[in-house]
Amino acid sequence: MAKTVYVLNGPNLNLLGTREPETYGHDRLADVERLCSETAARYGLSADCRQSNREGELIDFIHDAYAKKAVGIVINAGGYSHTSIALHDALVAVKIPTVEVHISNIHARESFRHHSFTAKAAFASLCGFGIDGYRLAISGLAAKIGAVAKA
Ligand code: CA2
Repeated sequence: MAKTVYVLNGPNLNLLGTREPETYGHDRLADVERLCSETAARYGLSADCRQSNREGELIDFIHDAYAKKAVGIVINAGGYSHTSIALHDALVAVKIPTVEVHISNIHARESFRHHSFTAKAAFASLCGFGIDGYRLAISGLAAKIGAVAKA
């Protein structure tokens, strides 16, 4: 069975493609999830994509990733990135290689977006590439865990 990468999206990301296209683009969450599944498949991995507007449910997803022996996590915790010690602690606890993604360049935006708790628990962090950041995150994660691209 294919090894699994969890792709976790946080609050409001279910609205992708419907509002603020100047910041987040025109693609929808379903497009992000398709991109993640296709990218993962290139490395012989599968992507388990989940979204929640609730902090506790995102923590449950991280615990699930551990229980299901996921080989990696890609997380865009949305606004919780900047506030949630609990999400940081969950990621540290499970010790699963994690990449943080932000669609926008959080460092070129308001100062309250400049700090990320989830970034501190991740081995890498990407921002500002639009939804292509998810593809880059999965490729980087694959390299980190030694998953090789299929011919
Ligand atoms: O750039 C990102 O990916 C963010 O994680 C998105 C979060 C924001 O709080 C972070 O600072 C940066 C917000 C997600 C809101 O998503 C929407 C998408 C479309 C329309 C409205 C909101």
